[in-house]
Amino acid sequence: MAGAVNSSSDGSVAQNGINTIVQGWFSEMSPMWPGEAHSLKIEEIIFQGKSDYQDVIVFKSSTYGKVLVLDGVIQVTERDECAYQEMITHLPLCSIPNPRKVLVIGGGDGGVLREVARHTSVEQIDLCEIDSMVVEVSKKYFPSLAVGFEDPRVNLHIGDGVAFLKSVTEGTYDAVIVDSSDPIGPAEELFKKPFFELVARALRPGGVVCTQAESIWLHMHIIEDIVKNCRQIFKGSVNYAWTTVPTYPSGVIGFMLCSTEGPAVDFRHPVNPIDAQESQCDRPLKFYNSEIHSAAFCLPSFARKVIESSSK
Ligand code: JA2
Repeated sequence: MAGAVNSSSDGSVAQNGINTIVQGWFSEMSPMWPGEAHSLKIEEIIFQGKSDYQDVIVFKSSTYGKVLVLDGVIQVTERDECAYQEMITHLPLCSIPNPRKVLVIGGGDGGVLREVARHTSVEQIDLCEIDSMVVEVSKKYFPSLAVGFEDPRVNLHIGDGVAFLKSVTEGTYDAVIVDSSDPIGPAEELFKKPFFELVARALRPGGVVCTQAESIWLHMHIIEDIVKNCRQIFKGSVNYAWTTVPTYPSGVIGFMLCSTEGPAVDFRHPVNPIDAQESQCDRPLKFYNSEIHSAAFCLPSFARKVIESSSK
């Protein structure tokens, strides 16, 4: 659970007992990346609050634009959000023909909604975010992300993702995107086996899921667990892809991409390219293209060894 935000007379700010802001610099520290911290210079602290679930900070950095921080961990920056939002969305949606119903779990900033909305085949986009403060803060300070909420196909639910999935009719969705924070905090359950079982149940045969799956440099043990669970649950295919996001720990982040039994999904070869149709759009893609889609599944040998041998 979240600790208090404490500001002291020298201007330093502590979250969960860690001094995250000292002398005008924000440093991202966590037991999930012990012994290292990435720092950003602060121009201005714009918002500080405490929701029912976590500490929330928005600051203007000198090199990455505005930054959203939850419990001391960077979630989004204006400058590099495109890499994360475009990849977590288009890797799954470009891998199946004509996605129609999409569920986003987490993603309360709206960035994934903005990306899903590029797909003209999509008819319904449900989003379940646990923390209404994330939505409110995004609408106020991150309009280029929150624009996603303006699409008429979007239905916003504030609540627990596990409870939402339990309430969903079996086989409803073509795709589920799990845009979550790290497993320390409110997103903990979204990395466990019962959650993946509920996701599989919510998907149609041959439906796809893409989840935020941490860093090959820092979290191979977490990734190994997720892969093992997913191989037991998703009988179509189980894959790991990754991309660069400079403000996430180690500068890379990965995704677990799986499909349920049914029409086969070959994630490495996108069947539903978006590159051509979106170039006429007023907000062109900044990061994703079909080549980077296929390349995202190429793994360094050390990671490939663990992921490929996690089958049993
Ligand atoms: N962070 C979020 C989010 C959706 C809503 C609010 C915050 C992320 N998706 C991704 C965070 C990756 C964390 C890397 N340490």
